[in-house]
Amino acid sequence: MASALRRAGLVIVALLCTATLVTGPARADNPIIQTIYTADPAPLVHNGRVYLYTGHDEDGSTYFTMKEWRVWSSADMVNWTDHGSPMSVSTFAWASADAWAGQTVERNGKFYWYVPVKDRASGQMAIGVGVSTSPTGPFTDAIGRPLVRNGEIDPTVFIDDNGQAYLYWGNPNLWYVRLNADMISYSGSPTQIPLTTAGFGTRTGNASRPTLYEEGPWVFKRNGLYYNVFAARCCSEFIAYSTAPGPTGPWTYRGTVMPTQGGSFTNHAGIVDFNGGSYFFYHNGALPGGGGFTRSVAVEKFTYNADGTIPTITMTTAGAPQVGTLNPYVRQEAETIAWESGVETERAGEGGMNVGWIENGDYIKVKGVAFGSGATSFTARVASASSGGRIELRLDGANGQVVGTCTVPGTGGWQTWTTVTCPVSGATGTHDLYFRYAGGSGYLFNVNWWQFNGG
Ligand code: FUB
Repeated sequence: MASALRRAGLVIVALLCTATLVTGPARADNPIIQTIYTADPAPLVHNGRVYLYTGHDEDGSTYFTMKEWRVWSSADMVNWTDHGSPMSVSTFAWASADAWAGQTVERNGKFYWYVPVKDRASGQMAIGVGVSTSPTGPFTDAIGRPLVRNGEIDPTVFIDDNGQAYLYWGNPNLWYVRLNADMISYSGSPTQIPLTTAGFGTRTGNASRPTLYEEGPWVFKRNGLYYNVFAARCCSEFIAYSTAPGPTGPWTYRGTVMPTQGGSFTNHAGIVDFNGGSYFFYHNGALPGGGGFTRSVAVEKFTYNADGTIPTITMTTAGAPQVGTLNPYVRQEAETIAWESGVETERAGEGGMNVGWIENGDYIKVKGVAFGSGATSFTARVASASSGGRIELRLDGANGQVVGTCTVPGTGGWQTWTTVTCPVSGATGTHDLYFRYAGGSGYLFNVNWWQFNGG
């Protein structure tokens, strides 16, 4: 991925520079993750942040080759922090492959991550459930076996106001079962939701699948109305939805949410309300090297119509507007990124994640940074097994005004960390901050976290 993105990054840098010259700061923030290919977004709002659970398409994949799930989070919908992979196929001792589309819900201080994964013994797709006390994991297998197994995929979980939880899933059918309050067992048997054309629209040209329902249900409730947003038709898919007066139906087809767009023959929706706005997450093939098996997650802000219907949402490169600003005077993780070119992330030896594989000319953009009356210095946690390099602190573009330059020494190892500080001047007000990395050839250094001082 890095090399594909790096090559394409040169083009993007050129385009962004042009945009900077012509229109001011570059605005392209979709797809929201650029370090790896991601798919099947499932957002969760918890304690003032949006946690985003995704799959991970392997580089150069020619099938849904997915070995792990990933977690990201944001307080402002534009700067996303990479929390790595707290759950993978190997979390489930009984599973052999296919870390496909799941969803995480919180109940009583625990986070339950429902995922489709291949059951080794039967070769069938099954639904597993991971559990953690933190939204970022690590997650363990909650029950040591599949929760349900009928060869179908794409679980979504919804907890109704009365506390009753429902697990829905399915392709080619659509199933639900009532989960018990422990969230890891259920009552009754899995039940099929009738796929009628009144409920899920009419598909033409496929006698065995007369309705538009394909996969990827996302069920939620708003103002007393139950919504099922799903991937429709195949292929290429679009996103459609149905509504119902209750959690088990009867469902009425309501039309298109997102038309077929974006260079991936699948799409997958996740919807949340956050900080007074509504957000629609999806995936496409928009990154360099992207396509049906190398997808990327993106987000749009939208407003429900007055009657509760969902407007048609189209894919943009601008993405959602920022909620508030980012505070540079508290420690920020280096892997909090609005846009980047050329870098990757990894687990840091001293905890959390770090940014690595940094080469001369790579950059990270952090959007909407509120410097206020002015920063006086900059501190970063860095490591380098080579001879290091420089972090250029620039405003509003990868070639923008330099407000400081920090020299990073060789530290004797990529996980041998030290803290460097350098003076800053001219950073006042709110700007997009670009860390532009400079130095010789090869990998320069890693960055774990940063913080401005003053203000
Ligand atoms: O990512 C693998 C599969 O592709 C998902 O389970 C489906 O929803 C589709 O996005």
